[in-house]
Amino acid sequence: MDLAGKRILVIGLGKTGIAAARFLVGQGAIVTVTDEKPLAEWEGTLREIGDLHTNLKIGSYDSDSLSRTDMVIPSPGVLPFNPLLSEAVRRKIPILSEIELAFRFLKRPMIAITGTNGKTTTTHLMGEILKKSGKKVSVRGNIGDPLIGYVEGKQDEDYVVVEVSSFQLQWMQYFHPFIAILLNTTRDHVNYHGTFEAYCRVKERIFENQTVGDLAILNADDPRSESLSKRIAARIRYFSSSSTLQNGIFLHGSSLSYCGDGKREEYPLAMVKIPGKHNIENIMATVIAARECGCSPADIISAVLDFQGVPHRIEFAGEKNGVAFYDDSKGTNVGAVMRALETFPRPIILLMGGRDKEGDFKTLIPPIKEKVKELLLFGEARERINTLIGGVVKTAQFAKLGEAIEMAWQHASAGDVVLLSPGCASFDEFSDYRARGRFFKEAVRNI
Ligand code: UMA
Repeated sequence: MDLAGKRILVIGLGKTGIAAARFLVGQGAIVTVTDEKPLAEWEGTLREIGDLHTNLKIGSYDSDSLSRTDMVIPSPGVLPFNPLLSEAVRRKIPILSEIELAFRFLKRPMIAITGTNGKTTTTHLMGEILKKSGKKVSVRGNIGDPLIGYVEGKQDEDYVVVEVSSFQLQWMQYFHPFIAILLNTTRDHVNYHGTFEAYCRVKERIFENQTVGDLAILNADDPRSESLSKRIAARIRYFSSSSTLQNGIFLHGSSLSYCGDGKREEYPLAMVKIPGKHNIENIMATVIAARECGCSPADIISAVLDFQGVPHRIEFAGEKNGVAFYDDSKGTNVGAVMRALETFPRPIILLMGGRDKEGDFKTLIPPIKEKVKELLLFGEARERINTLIGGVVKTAQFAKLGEAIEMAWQHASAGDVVLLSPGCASFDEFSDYRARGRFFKEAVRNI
């Protein structure tokens, strides 16, 4: 792909937009960058792009930005029905996501991981197993470092492991991992994709360009997997935490049993140090991918034993007077809250809220009834959540997370878990879920 002299519009100047603009300028493209954020928030961004030769459009969009444009690169957070993108579609200007652009320049084999929940944990663990096996690896994508930054470099790793979100898959075309994992699909990002079905379809695009030589890893327990398998050209291996499989890996008593190519291997469940059944599923998916990459069972077991999980994902945040605090700030959808609730056998004080993503909160009623002794709602979404499920157990509402934490501590007794698993985005009060998680942990330290 020759980008020299091409006129390219990058929409959004967060991590992705800045990395994409940097790459495009390096390729000799004529780059315009645009971002809708208010002028007061530009200081940091201007520092980061100060050395780049780009045309800068600050503030609201105008369709003039599209005149004489050869290509548009939207940031993941730009909604598909954003007026500028809709106009680009109408004018038949190619729109490429950053991962698609990066793929066109990628020279190393890529393992791509998606799913509603667990993708960061799985991506991280995959990287750790490959490293433990003596392979050179770069871990990228939605996990924090845009893939485009990798293709600028030497590309001398054995593998690239990439976490991909539905937002990034939205504008893909030839994106083609040799191993692709779809961990699960539950309702999320409906405000972005329009419907749950549309969201699932976009996630499933991760397999779209795979061929028979590639590997697709699917969750046998996900109701969509059966029909999806008929649309996949790659070899398929499954993982399951609830049934026995002939072709894949499944939970079997105190071990994970892996069957494939006429072989059977056992991985001890005791190697798993991170809590929850969902993490066993993440690990099973990773084992399949790691075996495909030639990692030995011994190295896999050793890496899983060392793996402590990722920050803000059901992360232990401290214990005070017998009350345990867990930070699941990364749990930004209802499926994640469900998994967090499944993890604890103890009574839970649940802190939920933030910016609503149209989550189906009613599905949480059974586990809340079973395990939650008090529901503390905070942030923009508190009233909607309260309308849907408030009163199922003792419920209270707070404008800010800090007030909810204080109340949780006042009401907790020894043996309880105080769990921040918001089921919502953080942007009403924090810059991102990490800042929200750090705030929670700091508040726990100060109790
Ligand atoms: N912006 C616009 N117009 C819009 C929308 C946004 O101009 O219509 C601007 C904003 O003002 C801001 C910039 O775009 O300046 C932000 O872009 P972005 O929201 O796409 O965020 P990035 O900083 O580029 O980070 C993105 C991912 N963010 C999202 O998908 C929302 C990061 O995932 C990812 O780590 C990063 O790229 C590197 O790949 C975060 C995330 O929340 C962690 N992901 C979602 C999830 O995991 O559920 C998908």
